[in-house]
Amino acid sequence: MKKVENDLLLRVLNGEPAERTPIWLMRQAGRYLPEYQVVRARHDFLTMCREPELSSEVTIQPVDIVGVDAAIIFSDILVLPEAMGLNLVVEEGRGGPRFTNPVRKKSDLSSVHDADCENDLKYVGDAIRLTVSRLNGRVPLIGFCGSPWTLLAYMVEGKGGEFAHARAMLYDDPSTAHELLQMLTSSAISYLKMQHEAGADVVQIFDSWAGVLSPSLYEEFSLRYIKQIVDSLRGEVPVIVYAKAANHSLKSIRDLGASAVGVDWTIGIDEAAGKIDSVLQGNLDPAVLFAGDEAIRSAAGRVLSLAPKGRHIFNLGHGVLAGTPVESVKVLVDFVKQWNAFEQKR
Ligand code: 1CP
Repeated sequence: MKKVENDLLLRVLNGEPAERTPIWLMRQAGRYLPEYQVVRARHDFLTMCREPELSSEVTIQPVDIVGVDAAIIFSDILVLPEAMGLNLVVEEGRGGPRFTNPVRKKSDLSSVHDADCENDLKYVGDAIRLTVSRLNGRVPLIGFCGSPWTLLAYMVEGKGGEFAHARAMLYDDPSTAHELLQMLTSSAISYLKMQHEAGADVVQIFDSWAGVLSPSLYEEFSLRYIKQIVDSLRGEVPVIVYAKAANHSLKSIRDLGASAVGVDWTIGIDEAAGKIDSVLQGNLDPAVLFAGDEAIRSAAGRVLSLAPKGRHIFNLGHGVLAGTPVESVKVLVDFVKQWNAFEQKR
């Protein structure tokens, strides 16, 4: 087993003492970094995902440039549905990614199959292996996948938005939804295991569209499947579950038994800590990075002082927004890194 020099994230996830709160940021590799834009100007997005050299380069950029305590492999949640038979396209200047053959009815499931991760997603494993060797133990590497519900939402809708078709399917044709969710669950389990075997130290499940479901639909169509994934990985690799806008279900999210739970910015981290006894990750509003340095420090200080001691991983409540000033990200990372020393002196 390789040794990680800066293992703060791993220690906090394992419930071991750490001298300070680790920090990494969702979407830390991306458009706000001019160095990312240089690579992106020369290659389309999917090529960057599929070429381990490029993916690994932009994965390491935020470690070098802003000094975060973990790297997250540069990829996308939508490459898993692509490996399950959907046709993924990302057209320049035409909005986000989309699937040209969405799953709208039971018969559309004939074009969907379990992912053969070892072959069809080998490029993700290769990118992880290359990144681990280039990081050379500096910081841990995080692997990830989308939650079955969030992936179904894109597969049924074909693209991002309000997900009206996907949500209607849960009422109209729940059996098709369950069939697809079960397939997504087993593919996500093999995908995350493959990423761990390739060298990912931690994995995160992104349930970015948790918040469009009512609490009861959320239990039935999302949490039930996330639970299967968490149960299959327990004891193998630490799992972080991030569900956006699902604070109505925090107690059920706690019952998943994940190593850590992501918290968005619409709830106080102290309130979340009262409902969840595991490690928490988050919960700074990403928009604060557009404010002045003092406002950034003050908002981050508030999260740090309300967060449960020894069981908090600093992060934003969602991804870094496009256009965020790099200098502001550095102010945040530096502030969080010196917080514990500063607190002890007070
Ligand atoms: O044009 C570009 O440069 C592409 C923009 C981009 C980037 C940088 C996309 C398209 N994906 C990514 C990378 C990405 N996606 C990472 C990289 C690692 C990191 O630094 O964090 C991760 C973890 C994701 C995961 C992802 N993709 C999520 C879950 C996280 C979240 O933000 O909620 C989701 C919902 C997606 C879908 C997706 N991929 C890209 C876009 C623009 C979208 C949103 C589509 C939509 O809803 O319209």
